[in-house]
Amino acid sequence: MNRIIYSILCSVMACCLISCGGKKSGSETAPNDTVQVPAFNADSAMVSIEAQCAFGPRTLGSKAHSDCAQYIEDAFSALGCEVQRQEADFTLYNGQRHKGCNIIASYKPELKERILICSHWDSRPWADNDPDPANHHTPVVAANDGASGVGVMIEIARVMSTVASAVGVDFICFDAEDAGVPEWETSFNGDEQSTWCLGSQYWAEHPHRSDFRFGILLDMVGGKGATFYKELISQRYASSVVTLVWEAAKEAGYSSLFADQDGGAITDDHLPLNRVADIPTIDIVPFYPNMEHSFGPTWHTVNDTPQNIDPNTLKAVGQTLLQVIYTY
Ligand code: AHN
Ligand code: ZN
Repeated sequence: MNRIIYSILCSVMACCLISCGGKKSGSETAPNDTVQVPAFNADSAMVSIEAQCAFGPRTLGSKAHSDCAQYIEDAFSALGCEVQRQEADFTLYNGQRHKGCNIIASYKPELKERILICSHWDSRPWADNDPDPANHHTPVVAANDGASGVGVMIEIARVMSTVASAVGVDFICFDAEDAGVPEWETSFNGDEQSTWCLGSQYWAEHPHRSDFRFGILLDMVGGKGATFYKELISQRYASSVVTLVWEAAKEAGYSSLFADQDGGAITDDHLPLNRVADIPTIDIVPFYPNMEHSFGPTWHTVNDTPQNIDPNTLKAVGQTLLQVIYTY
């Protein structure tokens, strides 16, 4: 009996030693392999992707949109983040106006060393890239192009609620990223680029805080067969962050998904963060070299559903982010 208790005690103590001894000290005596990075659970991320999609397409003005905003707020709050909603008035490419909101969740806002992790949470109102033109006016469920980034962020917040980190994180869910001019629109003659990323444009003009070391944008991080190339705007404004994250991917064992190759230059939420808010921010966005538009087979189609999400892709991205956070 005593032997059993003794061996239980030993294993408990061993666990404590492992989990407490994880900090990279920077001294020669502490090799990197003592760093304990907690595990990202892709199934748990998957659950929150399904929950978001179950509301239906989260387009501006819809019930699904307001219900999902509440769901996202509640999810981060339940994990101990300080949550705020940043309401904004958005003007669409066609002059229509809509109220919407960015959702900001701060993990340990008192920590001075902070990074920003962000994604858009809205759904594209039109599946304008669908192979069937009959679907071009149907809103997108946006499992990958919307819910995936939020699902990964919520799972990271869950891990952070169980294992303390030295760095603080603000998670921002941007609204109205995908409101850009539809491909079927023939009469638009303004600046096309400015019709995308309305929530991040608004936030960059009205940041709740801006003392971030750097930012990481997640866009479409759950596609089957996705690989992440080094996006060009990220390299131009935040090359050291690209290097840091791709190194982290290698250490986490996911260098096969994080290719050491140049991707395209993508108009995305990192643009106003880099240009207006002056926060060096990279975009983790898939690059399918053999596809015309490079974003993958379900992009802006009615097939962007939870069935077409690959948990292995979520895992590679989520574990890489935890590697960044816990080795900071
Ligand atoms: C371009 O179409 C060039 N950028 C759109 C970025 C995007 C749309 N990401 C998700 N949906
Ligand atoms: Zn999109």
